[in-house]
Amino acid sequence: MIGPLETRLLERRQSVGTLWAVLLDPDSLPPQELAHTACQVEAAGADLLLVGGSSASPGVFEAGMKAIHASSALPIVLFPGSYHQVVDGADGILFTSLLSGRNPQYLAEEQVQGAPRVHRLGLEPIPTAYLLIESGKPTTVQIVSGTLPLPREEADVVLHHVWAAACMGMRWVYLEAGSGAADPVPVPLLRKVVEEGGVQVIVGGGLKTPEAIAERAAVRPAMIVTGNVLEARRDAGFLAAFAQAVHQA
Ligand code: 1GP
Repeated sequence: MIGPLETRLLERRQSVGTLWAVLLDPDSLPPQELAHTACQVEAAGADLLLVGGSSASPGVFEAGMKAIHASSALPIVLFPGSYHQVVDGADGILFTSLLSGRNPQYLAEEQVQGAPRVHRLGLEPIPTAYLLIESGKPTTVQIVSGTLPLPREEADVVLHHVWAAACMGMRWVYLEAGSGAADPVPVPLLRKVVEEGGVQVIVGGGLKTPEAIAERAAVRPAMIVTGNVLEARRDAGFLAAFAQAVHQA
């Protein structure tokens, strides 16, 4: 069932074409910096905040979440690296299954551990298939999950995973090159999944320039995610160029 958060995101998508999500990692920035970044990207035109990381401890994660929650009116969506990061303070959660891999821990076990927390906290789950796409060299998420990515040149293989996700009721698919990826998800692959997948498509990993973002926004995915790049630089002009690149299409 589609809840109020997902409805809000889909409505926003109608007006901007593609949503710009900024990923904040409580492991990478202290709470004050997270709060400041949230304010800056909101002012620049971001549409939502994702909060997640692969290694933050529960205490660090909760402190970061509190700071973000207090500083931004944007929708806040958990994007947890493990069930320990299912904490209060978000509007919902990308409830992911790492469908590109065959590691039962990330296909089902983390989900079984996390679901009671989602239920208790009243978080709105957005059912999402998480697909790792090969991106030049091993990424943290591949290493942590102990899984191999899908080949970037095999669009049909990727599409079969997307269709499987849709058959299982997942309405969203996240094509992930990995944080800081050398090679982002290729545009032709993204186009094929957007056109033939029948789901809302999220793309992220290694998108470091407005040009790389604009190329992918032109294909009209539902959401483009940026993370790392804004940890190093987030002056107003730089952020405005990112917002424009996502929304111009
Ligand atoms: C990682 O796709 C996100 O899950 C963002 O990646 O940090 O490379 O922008 P970057």
